[in-house]
Amino acid sequence: MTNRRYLISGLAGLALAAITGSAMAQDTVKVGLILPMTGPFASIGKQVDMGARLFLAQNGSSFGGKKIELILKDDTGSADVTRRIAQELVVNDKVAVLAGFGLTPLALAAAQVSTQAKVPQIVMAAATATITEASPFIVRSSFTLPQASEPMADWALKNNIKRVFTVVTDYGPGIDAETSFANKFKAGGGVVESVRVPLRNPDFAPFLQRAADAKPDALFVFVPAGIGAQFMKQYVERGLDKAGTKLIGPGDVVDDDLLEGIGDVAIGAITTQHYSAAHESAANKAFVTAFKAAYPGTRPNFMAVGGYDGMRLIAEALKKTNGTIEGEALVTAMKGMNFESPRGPILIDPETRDIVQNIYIRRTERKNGEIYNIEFDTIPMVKDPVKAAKK
Ligand code: VNL
Repeated sequence: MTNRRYLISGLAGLALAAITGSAMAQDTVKVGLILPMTGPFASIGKQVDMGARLFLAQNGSSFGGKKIELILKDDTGSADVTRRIAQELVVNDKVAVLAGFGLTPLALAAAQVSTQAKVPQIVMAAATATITEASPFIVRSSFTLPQASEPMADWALKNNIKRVFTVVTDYGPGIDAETSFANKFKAGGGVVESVRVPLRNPDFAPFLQRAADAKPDALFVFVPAGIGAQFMKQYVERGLDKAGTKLIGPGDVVDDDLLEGIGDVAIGAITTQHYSAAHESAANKAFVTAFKAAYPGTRPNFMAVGGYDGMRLIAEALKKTNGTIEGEALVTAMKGMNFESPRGPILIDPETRDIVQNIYIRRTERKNGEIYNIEFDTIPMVKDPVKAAKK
């Protein structure tokens, strides 16, 4: 009897120890992923989310003894919603990290929350240069428009392009793209004429008509990812594809997600960017294969890579801090972090918390029956030029 009782309490004790032990091992760290999952920018949200989840599916989701629990929230692309969700995630859900941020106004809307709560904010998509200055807790895994647009100016100058007409979406990243391209191109002797198109419900036709009338050597275009197909349709309707005007710009207008839908009119475009699904490396081949297997019928674009690498930054930071989720410790752990991404080598600049990466010059081509942006030149490890110039 006594023996039996001892046995039972002993077993119960063991079971209890096992439960608390596993509860500790299973200690979760909540990551709030805020993205536009509906509305005009839903394709961006989906790509970032798929990339982030693929990283966790491949890597087991436990790092530094902590299991990452992703909480996905749809901000519909509206900054007021982003701000409210960020607050709720911090206050009610007690997330250790905020991540996602599909567009610049959305990233900026959460910056105050991350600063006040001292919660790291991993910007996986938005790309206006100054975003990282909005909070000391912002770390970026995407890119900046000036990072991609200055190399475009260098290429144009070297390739006998003298007069460029720029068409950009009228908000942070578009103004960044226009300004950084135009300044560099004019400094090298080029001539630029510029128009800006509204972000919401854009009608490109009147702007493209002006571009067609100007008969430039090249049309430099920035529209946010996911909008390229709409732009290209009107580009064809204005006859610009037949006018001998070269299409150039940062790669957003011909993003991998859209290329098949845009079709042959994209062929011949010269763009600069940090990621192509056709990037030649073992790491990228493995990434693209796993992505297509996990999400049949889709191809990863640069937004997916931002989500994938952003999740890796969070995971590696947790490993470095041994599971400490204190915001300053996590951000410190991310500073100077570097690894090989599917896009190539990347580094988090320890001074600016922005990403340093290769920018590739690509030509849109048909390869094995599908349309891809084929990289033919590399500018290694480019820092955001806007912040570099401030120093
Ligand atoms: C932004 C920049 C958004 C580049 C994008 O697609 C993009 C932004 C939605 O910072 O708002 O391709």
